Parts: sequence; structure tokens; C-alpha cells
Amino acid sequence: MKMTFRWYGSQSDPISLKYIKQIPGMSGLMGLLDKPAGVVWEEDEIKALVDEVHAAGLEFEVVESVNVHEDIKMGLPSRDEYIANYITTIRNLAKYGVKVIIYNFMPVFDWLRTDLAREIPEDGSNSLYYNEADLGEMGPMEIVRRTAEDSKGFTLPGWEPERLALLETTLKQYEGITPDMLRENYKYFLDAVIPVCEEVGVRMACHPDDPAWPIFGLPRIAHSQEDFDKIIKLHDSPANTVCLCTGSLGSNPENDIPAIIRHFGEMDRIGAMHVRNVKFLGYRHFREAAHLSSTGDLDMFAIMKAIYDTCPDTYIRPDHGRMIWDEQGRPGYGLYDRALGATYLNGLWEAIQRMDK
Ligand SMILES: [Mn+2]
Repeated sequence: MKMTFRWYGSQSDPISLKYIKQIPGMSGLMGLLDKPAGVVWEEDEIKALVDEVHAAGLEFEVVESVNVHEDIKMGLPSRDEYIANYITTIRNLAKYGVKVIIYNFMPVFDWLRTDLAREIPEDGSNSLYYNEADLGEMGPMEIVRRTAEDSKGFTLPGWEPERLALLETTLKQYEGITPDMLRENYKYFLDAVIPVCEEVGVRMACHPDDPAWPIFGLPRIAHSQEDFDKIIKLHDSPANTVCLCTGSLGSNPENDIPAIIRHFGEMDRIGAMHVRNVKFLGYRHFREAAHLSSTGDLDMFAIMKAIYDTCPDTYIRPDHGRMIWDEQGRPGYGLYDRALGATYLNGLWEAIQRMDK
């Protein structure tokens, strides 16, 4: 297992690489370039980023948020140009040592919350929160406006302004696109990119829908074991993998997370893991919890044991954290609680390793 940390780059992330390096056991990053969907990640930009990360003593083997253009998801004629750009990006990333690319195939909304800083009554910290009942009164435009207001001036992954500018048009365009049609467009994309990944030694890792059910009537096809079985079969290859995000899939209590890890781990189809805990508050109502099992509803020991047993060499990162100790930062992506999370997961890992010997 390689413990990693999401980082937004020195221009945009208040957390320095030095601080990340000082978290015990941190091997590297899940990094990204802040680029609109559909454009090429140029070699010189990638090189500058990778050199900076290496200079801090960290690895750069996983990138996140290489976003798939909506025209690809909708199957528009312009998709071929965007797929060609995506392929160039894959080749460019591979040249600089990237092994895994995390992305998603969700229409419009990458992830959704109804409150980005809901106080946790037990300890006065705050975390991301979702209540479908609150959403009922809000349309997509309203939730976008609120999310932008709550983001404290930080850009949020999946909520890039250029993506949301065309929101109304995009939502209209998705009317009439069924889950099966979306899967067909997904297959077209995978058929083009996966052979390139095989050639250059990169694995694509699809992130699940967050929350793990359809929203705003949009087709969503990545929120259960069955969904990912279908995705993997769209183009069957070791390079077509899952980014198994425990908190995203775990927002639906019907998803048995340790069992899902074992299922895809045994098939060697887990490219990377996001590990975090959630607390169920009711039907389609949850908040993100501290990583410790007893603060939420996921069994973090069983999760780490499933990873240890079936995909022990995978990349892991603590996913979102709470805001604690008065830290000001991008919602979900503060330093302190994610560092605590990494340390806790490392502790579980050490115990599991010792018990196995
Ligand atoms: Mn995630």
C-alpha cells in the first residue's frame, strides 16, 4: 500500500509539500493540474509539477481529475477531438512516471453536498453534509450557487466555473440520455483510451458517483458493485479499473464496502483507493465523519483488511477530512484531519501486517 495525499498545486493549495512530506508514511501525491475538461495537459506543465513534487521528496504516480469532456459523455460528434486530446494527456503523463489516472464519467455533477461545513454536534468540528430532503427544495442552479458561495473562494474539484457556466444547456442536453446510452458513450471512450493505456503502462481508475444514487434526474451509472462490473466489461483490460472511494459508495448503506473491495481486488481491478468514513443520519442523509471507525458507520478495519488481503500494493489516500482546530481551507481538503486519517489508516495497516506474521 502506498499512502498518498491529494494536492492542488502550489498556486492553489494552502498546504505546502513540506507539510505533506512531514505526515508519517506519506509516499507521494494524488496530484492534478487545474485544467478545464477537454484540453491537453502539456508536457512542460506536467514536468514542472512532477519536478516540484520530486524535489520535496514525494512521488507522483497518481493523478486525479483528468476530467472527461461532457461532449464525450453525451456522445456528440465533437467527442473525437476531445478523446484525441485525452489520449495525448495520457501519453504525456506516462512520460513523467504517472501510473494511475483517476477520473469519472458522471454527467455534470462530479459530487454533490447540501452543506460544505455542517457542524458536528459532538465536537464542534465541521464536515461535508448531504440531506436529500434539503435538496428537494433546491434546483440544480440553486445548489450550484450555494456551493460556490460556501467554497470560501477556493475552486472545488468538479465545480470548475467554466464547467458550470453552461449548466442549464448541459442539463437540457442530458434529457433523453438513458443510463444505457451513457454506457454506450463510455464504451466508445474506453475503446479509444484503454489500448493507449496498455501501451504506456497507465491504469484508468473510475471514481464512483457521490452520493451513490441518481440526482436531478441525470443518468448515473457508477454507484454499486453491479455498475462497476458493467463498466469493467465495457472494455475488459487490466488497465480499466476502479478508484474505490469508500465514502462515495458508502453513502448508500446497501453497498457492503469490504465485500466490494474484495470483489474487485481479487480481479485486480482496483487502480486506487480513497478511504474515508461516513455517518448515516437517515434516508439519503449523511455527513462525512472522522476516519476512526467508531465516529461513523463504516468498518475501517474491515476495509483495510480487505485491501491487505486482495490489493495490498494499491495507492490509498485519506479522502476528505473534517475542518478541525480552526483550520481555514478548501472544504474537505484541510491538512489536519486528513493527516490524522492517514496516520490512523497507517496504524491499522501496521497492526494487520504484524498480526499476519
Ligand atoms: Mn473519493
